[in-house]
Amino acid sequence: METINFENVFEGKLAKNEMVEPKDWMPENYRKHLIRQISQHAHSEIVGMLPEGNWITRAPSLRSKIVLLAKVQDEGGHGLYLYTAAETLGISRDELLDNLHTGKAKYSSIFNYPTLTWADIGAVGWLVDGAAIMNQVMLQRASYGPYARAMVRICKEESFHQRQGFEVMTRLAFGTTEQKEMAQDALNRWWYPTMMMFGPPDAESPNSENAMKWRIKRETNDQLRQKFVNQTVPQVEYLGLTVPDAQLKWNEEKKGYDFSEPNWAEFKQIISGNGPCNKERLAARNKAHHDGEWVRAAAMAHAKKKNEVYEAA
Ligand code: FAQ
Repeated sequence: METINFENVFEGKLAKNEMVEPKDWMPENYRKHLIRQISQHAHSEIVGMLPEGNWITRAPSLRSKIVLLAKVQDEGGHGLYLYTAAETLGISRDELLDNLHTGKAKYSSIFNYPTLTWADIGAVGWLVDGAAIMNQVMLQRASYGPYARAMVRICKEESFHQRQGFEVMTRLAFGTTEQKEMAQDALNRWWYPTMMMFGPPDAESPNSENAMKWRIKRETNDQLRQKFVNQTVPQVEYLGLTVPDAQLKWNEEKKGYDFSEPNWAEFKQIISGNGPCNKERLAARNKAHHDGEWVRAAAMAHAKKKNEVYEAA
């Protein structure tokens, strides 16, 4: 009888651009890599609800409140799809959340900055969701089926979020002098943190080699950062604002902008738990989890009862 070489089957799938599915054999390091990335992504979505949720009660109109509420709710949904995708790799939701709450797992550096004004909500939607989409479009073709499929819906929703943010920025940038100054101030504070979202420079990105080899990432951190700058600068110009980078310059040869690198020492501090809001974010997540205990218990009791009724029938 012919023996199956599972490693060859896995490599064959990657070579043919086929999806790897939960019940397929996969190398242990591939599984671990995915759990790390998907769970960090899920944590980012739910921690990302906090800086925006902070403005729901202070949105300047009923319409903007409704739109922001819907956006924040979407982020919760993204967390749900992603936790579910991570669970298919053999890790429990409790363990995933425990890793977040104890500070063992990372979440996106961007959510450790404060949202000080309403313009920050515009900047988050426009720049942060814009960067998230730039990164996630390629993830729709990631090799792991449940992750790639979750990304399809997430990307659609993120596009709406990006428009929401750009609309807020447009109103402010074309509003009074004071409003335009608020928009510029938000851009000044969010520009470099957004650039950090793509991760460290390629030469200092330990996970990229495997991610590219396994078709989890299709483009590198630096490639995506460059794409983001190229796409966003014309939008800044449209708004009549200024990118806070004196070195920013169109480079005809590479058909893209030359720009200054973010402060990578600051990035390292943030991902080590020492950013402006790290402690506040973790405390808020832990409190929400603790306060929601009765909801989880009630849902479990309800599901158990329903199951008993179903089995008795
Ligand atoms: N923040 O070797 P690499 C959103 C860590 S969703 C924190 O380059 P990799 C939606 C990295 O984990 C935003 N840590 O890593 C929204 C690694 O540490 P580890 C989230 C970072 O994985 C909008 C170490 O540095 N999106 O915003 C960051 O190949 C508005 C070395 O880095 C995703 O998660 C960072 N920025 O590349 C929600 C997308 N960058 O794990 C609410 C999926 C790097 O070895 C409101 N993830 N690190 O201890 C990815 O594409 C990748 O994981 C990267 C990092 C690109 C984030």
